[in-house]
Amino acid sequence: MADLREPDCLFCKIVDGTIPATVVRETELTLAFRDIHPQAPTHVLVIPKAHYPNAATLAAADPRTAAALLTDAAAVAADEQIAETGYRLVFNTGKAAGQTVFHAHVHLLGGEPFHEGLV
Ligand code: D5M
Repeated sequence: MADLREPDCLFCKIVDGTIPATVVRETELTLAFRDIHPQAPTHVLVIPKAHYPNAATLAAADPRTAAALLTDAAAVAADEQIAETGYRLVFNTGKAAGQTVFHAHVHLLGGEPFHEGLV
């Protein structure tokens, strides 16, 4: 794993423990913790421990870790007992798409029905 840290990055500070978070899963490559502003009954962020600004730069530089975000999100969904009822994975990529924290992450959202969506 690349040992990449950005000193001013909020999620790097969660990885190194400087800023607290409610961690629900940790692996060698990834960390999963509850979103501070939940948009659904289950709202967990899964992030690479190494710093990449968004999902595209992560996938280009480290496809193994990019894939791990998906497998770890599925594992969290199973732990949260939303795997059967269904869940949504969202990668906001770029400011215009609503990305506000520029450390790659996937939102895992579930626990209630989604009747509408952009896609
Ligand atoms: O999503 C960034 C998400 O990060 C947003 O849903 C809030 C969440 N957030 C911000 N600060 C924290 C802390 N300290 N703990 C947990 N979650 C946090 P984006 O896709 O960039 O809009």
